[in-house]
Amino acid sequence: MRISAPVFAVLVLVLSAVPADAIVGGREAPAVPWVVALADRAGTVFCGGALIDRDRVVTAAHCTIERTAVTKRDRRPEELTALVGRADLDGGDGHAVAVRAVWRHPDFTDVAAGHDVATLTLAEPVPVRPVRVADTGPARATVYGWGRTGELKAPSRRLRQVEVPIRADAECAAEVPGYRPEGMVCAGYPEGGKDACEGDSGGPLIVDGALVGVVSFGRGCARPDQPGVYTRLSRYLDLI
Ligand code: 4AZ
Repeated sequence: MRISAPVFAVLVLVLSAVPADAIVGGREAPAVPWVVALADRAGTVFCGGALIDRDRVVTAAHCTIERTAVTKRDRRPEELTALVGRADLDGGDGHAVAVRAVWRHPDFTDVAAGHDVATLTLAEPVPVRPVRVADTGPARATVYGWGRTGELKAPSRRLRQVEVPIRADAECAAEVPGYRPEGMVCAGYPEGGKDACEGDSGGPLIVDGALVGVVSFGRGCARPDQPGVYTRLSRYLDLI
């Protein structure tokens, strides 16, 4: 069937509006020196993080606990490796560093209750400039990670990024049960399509080059009216 140019143009527009694969809806990221992948003893990357000091990584508290359907146990420092600046998990860029200590917020119980923040002290400092931590209001933000590219899709072997708008606290409170503005920020489009997803947890949310949050939780990924929830790091500056 022949279609007219205007009809073709409309078709292209409609089809390109469908979210592409990504973190969810994003694209491959360039190498970012201070972005961290956390690997377990088997070499499996299970969370992200960010270098906030030459020997310290901030991540999510829930990344320091290994959960299966029936068990739950603390991840020990000696079973963790921080891959600093290794955008391609199958390559050798950046630095693979052992972890010497794990600190988890003492009031953390589960993600929905907040305080989802932890730090890892590295066995040795890395020659990388850390990222600065800042507070944020509504702004355009970027989130990075190796997580699933859709709720039912596989995680990525290459670092991905996506831009999401940080929403006003009143909007977050209306959409996220138990939302706590002091310790959380939420981000995402009302129509969904772009988000962090499972495996991105602990990874950085960046505004104007500064770290403002870490990926914490959400209901599904990139769903309409279900913003991603991030730990508001400015609340925890005295602890991290
Ligand atoms: C998770 O399971 C997860 N859409 C992290 C972030 C989001 C959802 C789930 C945000 O680790």
